[in-house]
Amino acid sequence: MTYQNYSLKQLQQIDAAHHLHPFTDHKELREAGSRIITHANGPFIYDSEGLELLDGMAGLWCVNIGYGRDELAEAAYAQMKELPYYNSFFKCSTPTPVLLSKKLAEIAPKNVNQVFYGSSGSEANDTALRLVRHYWVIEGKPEKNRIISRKMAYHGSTIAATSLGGMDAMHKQLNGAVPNIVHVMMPYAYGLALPGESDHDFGLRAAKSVEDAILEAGADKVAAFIGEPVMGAGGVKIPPASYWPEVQRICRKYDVLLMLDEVITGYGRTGEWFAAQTFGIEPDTITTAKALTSGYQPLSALLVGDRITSTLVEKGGEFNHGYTYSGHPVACAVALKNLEIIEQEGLVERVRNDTGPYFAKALQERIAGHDLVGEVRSIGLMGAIEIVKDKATKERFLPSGSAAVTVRDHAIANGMMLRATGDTMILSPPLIWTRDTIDMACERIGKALDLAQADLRKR
Ligand code: PXG
Repeated sequence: MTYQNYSLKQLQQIDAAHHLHPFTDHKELREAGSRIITHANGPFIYDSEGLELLDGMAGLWCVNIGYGRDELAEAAYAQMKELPYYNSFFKCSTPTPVLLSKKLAEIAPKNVNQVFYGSSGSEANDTALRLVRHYWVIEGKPEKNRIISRKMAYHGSTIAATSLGGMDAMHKQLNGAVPNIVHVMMPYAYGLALPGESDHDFGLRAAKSVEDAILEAGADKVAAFIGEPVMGAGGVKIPPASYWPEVQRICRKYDVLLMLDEVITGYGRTGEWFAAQTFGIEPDTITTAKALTSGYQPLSALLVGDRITSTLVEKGGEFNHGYTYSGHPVACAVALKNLEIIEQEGLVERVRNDTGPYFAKALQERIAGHDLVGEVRSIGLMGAIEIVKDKATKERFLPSGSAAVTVRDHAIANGMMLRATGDTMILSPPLIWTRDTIDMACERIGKALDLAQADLRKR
């Protein structure tokens, strides 16, 4: 029996009875009932009631080439028929992860040439943590095991990934994180810059917090610094241009490895294949997932720099780590086709030279002036809108986060799917968006802001 034989009510009841959703207050969901998304095409998603929504979030930061791409379905089908699965353990390999690794080495920063596969960003960050700690053990410095991360960082939801992340609500529920991970300030100028402090100086000050943490622990105790080039789930926090080069300089000075989490920024989002290239840095590891397959298959790739791999290969022996689905042939076939499409359609260049700058201008000209908007910011096709009660003082509506949810609900009712995180609206659309799609989004968001304003001023 297919889902069409069920009414929305029935599906919602079954969902509530049997399906535990991620990051969800289950009691609340049971009362409201979930929205059932049934199909999608190009930049649009559709729910069971036929509502068409322009998807401003590319699913969950991942569907970079948009929905309904037959080529990806055909790549998966052909691979499933030929070889649905074989493992990459015990000196075996299959062709698609081999070819995908070659492709990834070609598009990655030049010091990054090897790949370790998993099925999710969280898994890839677990791999990264294990690999980096193992690296220092092989190098004869086992006490160099501390990781510096940042408050509000999101690195995934397994125990290691939650520990790496800096989300208080997640740590509380963890009730005991992986030890030796510390969190420093985030590079969030709108919220944290001092009065009169320039973006440039703020970026240097935020980077200095990394140096302070290294000095506090002692450089001989610090394995690595990890960060999202642009913090995603934490609210599209775009660091000033001074931040990343300074963080890299500090890491090199103290012989601390640099780990970038590009699960959101990887594969074109910032107008380069990787944000490492946008910010001009050469990390030792790059965590990627999501848009590697445009979400059509679960797959992650930890890209590993030459410094780590040369030690691992020469002195490491067996690295006792891996997953059943490391290098899954079907997922890798889909990733290869996805990267081919991104390349053929010139989507990375389009974001860099056309849609990215147009998106930035549209947000500035059409959204930033709204009474509810404290700041808009964007990089490539990744943007944020800060919702405030008072533009001048940056005062927020109370309770915290409620205003952004009001905006989001009006946006959805007006055909625009976007995400609220805290008091910030997030946009991370498919890279196939054109100038027309950006215009459509701005119109719908503008309308949602007007309607939300009417509601919020009544409170
Ligand atoms: N790193 C980063 C930077 C991420 O954004 C992960 C790791 C973990 O990936 P997996 O595949 O294990 O989920 C992510 C995931 C949100 C949201 O609400 C963001 C993510 C996942 C779920 C929700 O913005 N990012």
